[in-house]
Amino acid sequence: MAYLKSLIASALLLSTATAHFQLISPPALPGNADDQGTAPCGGGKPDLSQNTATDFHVDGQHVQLFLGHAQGTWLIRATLDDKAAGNWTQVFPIFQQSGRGNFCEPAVTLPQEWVGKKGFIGLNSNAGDGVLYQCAAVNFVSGSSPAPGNAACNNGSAVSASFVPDADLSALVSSTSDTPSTPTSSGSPPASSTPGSAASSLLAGGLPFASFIATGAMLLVGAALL
Ligand SMILES: *[C@@H]1O[C@H](CO)[C@@H](O)[C@H](O)[C@H]1NC(C)=O
Ligand SMILES: *[C@@H]1O[C@H](CO)[C@@H](O)[C@H](O)[C@H]1NC(C)=O
Ligand SMILES: [Cu+2]
Repeated sequence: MAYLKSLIASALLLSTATAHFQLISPPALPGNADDQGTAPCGGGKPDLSQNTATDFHVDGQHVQLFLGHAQGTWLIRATLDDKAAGNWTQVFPIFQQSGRGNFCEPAVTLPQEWVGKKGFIGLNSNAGDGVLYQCAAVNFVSGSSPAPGNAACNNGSAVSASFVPDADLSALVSSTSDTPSTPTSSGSPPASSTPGSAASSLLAGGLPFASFIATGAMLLVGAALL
């Protein structure tokens, strides 16, 4: 019993000592992980006159991220503001990841009108320790970029995802552009709450109820022992 107790205690310590989350691609602005709670970019200092920007294809490019918690909710947003000071647009439906590890969305799309401009892609997590922030400085370029191979775009083996509402994350955007690329017929309302084509394929990945139950049970066992 004592052994089990210390095993669980060290597992809990380990999980608080490792990174909350990381925007891996496009590469996040450098910054201290302890400052990830600071808006708008965590420890990163957003300034297009100083930052190194990488190309981001508006018709679809992968976003690779890492979650250090067992479960968390994600927002991907973008802005043309040169200091990331505001005017954030939501560019992918808010989703929940279950399972610690990598997640890669193969094709995040942005507004066509952004081609030729610079700005930021922002990634926000809400995983039980407040809303956290990271950003990447990017050049918005035309066309799409096929998702790279498994080494650069992968999901952790125990990771699953589903679309969920998250009011804390929704509050961080002023507009949405997460609509399918094919225009809908005139007169239909904007699809702000309806998942787009990317959304449907994400959902097709399966619902994570089994892992919810497993995680909950492990937490209960841990709490009883401590
Ligand atoms: C947001 O966009 C509006 C309209 O383009 C502009 O007037 C405003 O200054 C922008 N705000 C920020 C913080 O960039
Ligand atoms: C990761 O999982 C999501 C949700 O199931 C899926 O849409 C996406 O294509 C997966 N990414 C990779 C690289 O397989
Ligand atoms: Cu955390």
